[in-house]
Amino acid sequence: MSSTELEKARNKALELRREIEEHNYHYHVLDQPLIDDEMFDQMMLELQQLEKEFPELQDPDSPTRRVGAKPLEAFDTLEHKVPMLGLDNAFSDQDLADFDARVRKLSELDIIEYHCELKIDGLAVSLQYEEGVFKRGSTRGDGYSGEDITANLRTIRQIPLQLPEALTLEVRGEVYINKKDFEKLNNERESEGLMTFANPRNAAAGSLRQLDPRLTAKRPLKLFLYGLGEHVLDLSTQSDLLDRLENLFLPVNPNRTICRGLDEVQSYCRRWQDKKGELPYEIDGVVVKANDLDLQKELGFTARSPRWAIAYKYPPEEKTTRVLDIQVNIGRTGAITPVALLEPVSLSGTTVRRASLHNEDLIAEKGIMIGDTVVVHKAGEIIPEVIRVIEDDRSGEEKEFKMPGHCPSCSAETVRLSGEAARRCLNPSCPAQLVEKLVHFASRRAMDIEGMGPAMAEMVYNSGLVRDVGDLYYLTAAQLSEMPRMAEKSAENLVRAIAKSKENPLRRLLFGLGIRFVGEKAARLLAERFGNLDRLRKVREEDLVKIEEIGPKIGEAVVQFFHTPETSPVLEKLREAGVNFKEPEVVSTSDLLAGKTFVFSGSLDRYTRDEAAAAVEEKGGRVSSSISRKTDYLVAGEDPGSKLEKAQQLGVNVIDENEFSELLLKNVK
Ligand code: 3BA
Repeated sequence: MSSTELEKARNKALELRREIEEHNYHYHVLDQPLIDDEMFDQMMLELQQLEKEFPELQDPDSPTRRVGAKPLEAFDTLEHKVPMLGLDNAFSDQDLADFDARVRKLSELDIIEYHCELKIDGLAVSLQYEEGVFKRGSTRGDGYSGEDITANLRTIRQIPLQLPEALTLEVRGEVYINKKDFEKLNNERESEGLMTFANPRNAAAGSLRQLDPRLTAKRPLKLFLYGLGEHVLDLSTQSDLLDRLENLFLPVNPNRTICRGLDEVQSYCRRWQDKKGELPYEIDGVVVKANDLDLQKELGFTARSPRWAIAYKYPPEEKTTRVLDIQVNIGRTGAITPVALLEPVSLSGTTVRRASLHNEDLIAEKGIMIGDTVVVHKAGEIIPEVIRVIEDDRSGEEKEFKMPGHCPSCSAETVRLSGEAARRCLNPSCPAQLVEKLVHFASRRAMDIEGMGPAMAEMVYNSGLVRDVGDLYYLTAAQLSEMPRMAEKSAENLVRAIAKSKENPLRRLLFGLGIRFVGEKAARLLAERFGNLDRLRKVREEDLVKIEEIGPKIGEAVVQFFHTPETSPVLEKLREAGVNFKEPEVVSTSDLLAGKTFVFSGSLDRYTRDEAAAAVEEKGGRVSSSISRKTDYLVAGEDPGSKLEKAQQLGVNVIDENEFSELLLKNVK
């Protein structure tokens, strides 16, 4: 290879990296993409190919390497050379006035220029750049040292891996999740049978604490930066600092203002108290900082916090109400969720009557009893949540709640599996679970059977005619119209809706079957990859997890689902009824390898020669015993011998066993 060729590739890679960073900034920070997703993907692909072709160009700081390849064992500890102190709190106008009075007194100034920032309700982190390169980052921890979460932070596209200047500095800010993204994340988790997060802040914290950065990469984490640790910048005010960070393409919250004197600070605080519902993220107050950095230095710190800043905390929108009862919901995966029935209260625009208590640990942690007076609010301004108990209001009549040791629906013993917060009913024929399964199967995003909501699902279940989703397709209008309050017309409509659902693509059926961890996305991926249900039924776990984005959890759950004895009869009922098992719009795999000739050499781990040959032939390919110019692939196993050399001489495509499996699994050309 000539050195000029390498030089050309190097220049191209550098240019691509710079452009990709720029587009990341426009897309993830400014929310104003300059190019469409396809063009962006194209650039990433081009860079990936260059780095593959020229290994000299590989660089751990390339945008192609944001997501780490494997989980960490544990987080290391990182020391903060400049401590990350806390903020003193102000809960009233008076507290704020006291703060201003103290600053004026200490500084001997009549009026102070403040910098007001929204107080983002997230997690404080510190990012270290060395000569313009993002090197490591950590949580705040106890203020003196935190956890090294570099691998997780690198997955956040808002964090540039490279600054436009070769600066060495430590920047600090808050990682958060938008309210909408939080809601979506929780919905996804719910549909996958996973525990939901109580609020956006917990979701952000949970995401940053993942030991596997590939999981963090899937979470919609964002951040705003507002401060510095060690640095060499020459700045005179907090306002300059944030402008400077912005010019370094770092994400900075735009809703910040310089306020002269206390009155202006107070009106900023009031204005955002009224408008905070309009923001896409949660704030819990305003941070007021003396703007002048010399003044900050002069005022200095107490043991716990800077004297030049204060957090003005908004009273959270909360109400007190009473816990009338605690009931449990049984989900379709058998998870038993306690729910508080509340005396109705109006809160941020709606009447709240129920609040999920998530699990028994949360009830114990908050000490919630039946009859308690509690404070409630809305997490993410959406989801009602019990914040705490007002213990002083207790009469002694309150009753302790215990999670049922037996399922309230089927009386099976409930168990708490190790590593799980949820207690579960493991009885596969538990009526409550079966009804929930029907509801999920019929839901809009699954099979979309109009008229089959929770009440109807319970009714058809109670009729004894339906025990699983397969039975739905054998219901007749005559049977339905005999059910309570069921008009003939509605019975016919329902039968028609059920019949119509038979034509849905496989991805909806797969999602509707409610396989654990298989949400809409995984269902689509599997449907597209395998094309039909029978092919998926036969797949082995080790082949499943080779598919990108199908992790071991999904892989195990899918295989387990198809091997559970209860599954087959249901699928056969569906098949008999004529429910579509295929995913349309993808090239059939049966002729995927049509016209391709394979030669095998050396031993394979997972296939015998016969199995491998059968797999190739099933897809329309041919197997030959000798290499020639016409060979399309040499599959090289252990000790491939002379065939490998010959293949290389002839320029035949050589693939290993993994690549061979991939090829067999592919459903698209
Ligand atoms: N500004 C949180 N601390 C903040 C730098 C000081 C500070 C915060 C802030 C101490 C926010 C305490 C944890 C910490 C970096 C220490 C903000 C916010 N400023 N806008 C004055 O939006 N939540 N939190 N973080 N050092």
